[in-house]
Amino acid sequence: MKPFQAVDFYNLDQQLSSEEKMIRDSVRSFISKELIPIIESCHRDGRFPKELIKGFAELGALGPTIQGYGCAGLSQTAYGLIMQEIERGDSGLRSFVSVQGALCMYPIYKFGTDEHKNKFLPEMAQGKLIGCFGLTEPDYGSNPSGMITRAKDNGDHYILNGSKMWITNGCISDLAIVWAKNDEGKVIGLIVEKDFGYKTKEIKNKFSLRASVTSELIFEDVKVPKKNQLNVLGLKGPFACLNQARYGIAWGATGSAMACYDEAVSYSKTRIQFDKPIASFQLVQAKLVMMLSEITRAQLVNLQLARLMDAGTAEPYHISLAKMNNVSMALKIARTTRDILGASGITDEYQCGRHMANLESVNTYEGTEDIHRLILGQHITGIPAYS
Ligand code: TGC
Ligand code: FAD
Repeated sequence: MKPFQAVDFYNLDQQLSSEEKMIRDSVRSFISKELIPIIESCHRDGRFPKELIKGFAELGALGPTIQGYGCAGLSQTAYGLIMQEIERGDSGLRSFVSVQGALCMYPIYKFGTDEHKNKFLPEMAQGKLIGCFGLTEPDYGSNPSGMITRAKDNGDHYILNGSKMWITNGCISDLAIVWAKNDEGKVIGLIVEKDFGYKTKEIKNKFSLRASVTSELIFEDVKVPKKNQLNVLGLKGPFACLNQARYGIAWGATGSAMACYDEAVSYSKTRIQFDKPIASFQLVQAKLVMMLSEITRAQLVNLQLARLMDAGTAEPYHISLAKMNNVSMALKIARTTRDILGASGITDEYQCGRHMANLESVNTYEGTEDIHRLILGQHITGIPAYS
């Protein structure tokens, strides 16, 4: 496969610090050397390449913005670039990293006690302990406020009952951040360690994110010590974590789009029809121009959002716009690449079909495209239109 050519039409590289460029280039090189050669077979076999976890840890990609505890303490831009480069390889691997960092390490860092932080974060940064995040339930996806998982007060511990569905990393996790309702019906967060006795069941036969583990978590009278409770009450707890992960997805999806665009440009220059490269046809050029302009816009959104995040002025609706726009954009680019590749685009000799199938999940998880549209609609009008 030819080396990846990253598109940077507006020379946004100029806006990056030398440290950010170095981090981006290290992750790009890791993905090219370690992931690209195996990803098609992982996707075909439905196998998560666990052997790459150590490499992600060495790159500082696990909990990259966390200060201390063996984490890299990087800028939001560096975090975004890491996600972009990983998802350039595969959305499933970016999912793994997002869940570990934004959805498990972040809540421990933000809402955990010193004991939680010292116990879990250093080993999680090294990839020695793997986490998952349980919010969604079989009957409550877009509306987690209806969750039925219950944490019943029982002295110095809770008794946890219920189930969580579609959980990334579920079967390979050593701990789960579980959101459940307490006796007062308020949402609480618990660090549920694997040896407390929760069960997992892998969700098989996916056509999307085949190189990622997706599972159901089952809690039947699981005893969780109260000392494992996070210090946050209500849905703002899980939503604060989602802000971090959705931000990473906005960058990650841009990476998928960049991979597809690169493939479309190089294929169109070499594929001959009617005695000419298909790149010479106006209609094909129009498609390439659409891709370039969409990716450039997404890159600008990411960079400005990173600045807001670093300044602490990013609001959830800023993040919603980036997640909604960039994933939808990436799906369009993956589909257009598939079209430009003709029949070749339906085989896994090329990347676009895998990215396209993966992005269907990415468009749904962490708030569907329409949920983000509704969040933005509420911001514009002041009127919630969820029900
Ligand atoms: P609502 O009444 O609006 O809010 C409840 C409380 O939460 C606060 N809040 C936020 N806080 C921080 N960040 C945000 N983004 C927040 N959004 C809301 C809000 O201020 C309120 O606080 P308080 O103090 O008043 O209690 O909540 P709602 O129940 O009406 O829900 C609104 C809605 C539909 C937008 C929300 O439920 C939603 O975002 N639904 C989508 C669900 C979702 O994204 N699930 C993701 C599951 S995890 C996942 O998909 C991982 S995939 C991982 C991978 O593989 O990469
Ligand atoms: P539903 O909520 O049933 O939505 C179905 C359709 O109805 C969508 O098109 C939606 O936009 C639309 N809809 C719903 N409500 C409205 C409304 N009010 N107005 C208009 N349209 C509406 N969850 C976790 O907790 N942890 C994880 O690690 C995790 N990993 C995942 C990994 C994968 C591969 C996938 C696919 C999902 C994962 N999820 C995870 C779950 C994910 O967050 C949910 O799938 C998502 O929130 C949507 O919920 P749902 O699938 O139940 O769809």
